[in-house]
Amino acid sequence: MHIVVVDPSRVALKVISSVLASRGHIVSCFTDSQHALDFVSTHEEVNGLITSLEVLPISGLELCWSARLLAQAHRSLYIIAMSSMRNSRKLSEALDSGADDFISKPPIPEELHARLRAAERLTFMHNELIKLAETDPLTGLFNRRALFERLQHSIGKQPCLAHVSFIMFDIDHFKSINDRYGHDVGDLALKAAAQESVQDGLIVGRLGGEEFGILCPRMDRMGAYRLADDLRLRMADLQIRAAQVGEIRLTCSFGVSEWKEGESIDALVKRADLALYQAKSAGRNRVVL
Ligand code: GH3
Ligand code: MG
Ligand code: MG
Ligand code: MG
Repeated sequence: MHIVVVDPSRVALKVISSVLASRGHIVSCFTDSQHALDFVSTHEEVNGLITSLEVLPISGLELCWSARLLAQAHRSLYIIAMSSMRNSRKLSEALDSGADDFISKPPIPEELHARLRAAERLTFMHNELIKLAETDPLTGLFNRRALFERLQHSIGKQPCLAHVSFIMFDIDHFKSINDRYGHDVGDLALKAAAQESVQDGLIVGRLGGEEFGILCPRMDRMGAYRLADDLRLRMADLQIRAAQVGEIRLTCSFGVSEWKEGESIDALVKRADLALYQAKSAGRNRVVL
């Protein structure tokens, strides 16, 4: 695991971090609780936090709570509170503030390792569940809910100068592929189209049926238009090989919209959907902005 350890004593930090490192954990140590929180919030790969309750400037309980809030959406973070005062009140306060576990200080190495093994089991299961909940099983892309969550997240943290664009696309006359070659070949075509649409820096999801969405962070409408048109050409060039049937071809239609300050996700998606509808009406295999 990548574990952040917070304690006012440098000596204690040194001891705990060498115990953790001996079992292969990556460790980042802090004496300042605010610095620790900043680090956890900007480093998604951190999945463990061990904090003394006696820290400053924000209290250990507050740190547990703030870290718990950070980790709620689609990230797992196992939090262990520690204190030299081991009593029921301390323990219940820590667990009620978002900690998953409580250990006394100084931690006994064998006990710490055992608790972290339990933490690893839970973290693994949590990540598997997140993956299942967010993934479209056929294409392996994000599902509709996960894509919309990321759209919401991306406009939530935009400074007003940054652009966010959305592309919606739909396979043309997909029904006739199913009708002509069968549902299995239709599924194969869906997978091929999905795979073609995946690119670094983009967040791609299946909205349902043969309809997909692409979130383009830091991209204006012209950038998204060019990207969509490039994808349109690549889709038309795709040679999908299906056993017994041979080679299948397909085309897609695209609608593009750029987020406007203050606009809701629903409105942004609706404009892309409208543009996609216009691309269909105008003859398909095209991009409308
Ligand atoms: P248009 O160009 O207007 O988009 O026409 P279309 O035929 O692509 O659109 P239509 O909405 O008429 O048909 C979509 C078809 O997609 C109907 C549905 O059976 C099929 N479909 C939806 N989900 C799946 C799937 O998971 N697998 C397969 N093979 N087909 C699917
Ligand atoms: Mg349709
Ligand atoms: Mg279609
Ligand atoms: Mg459709």
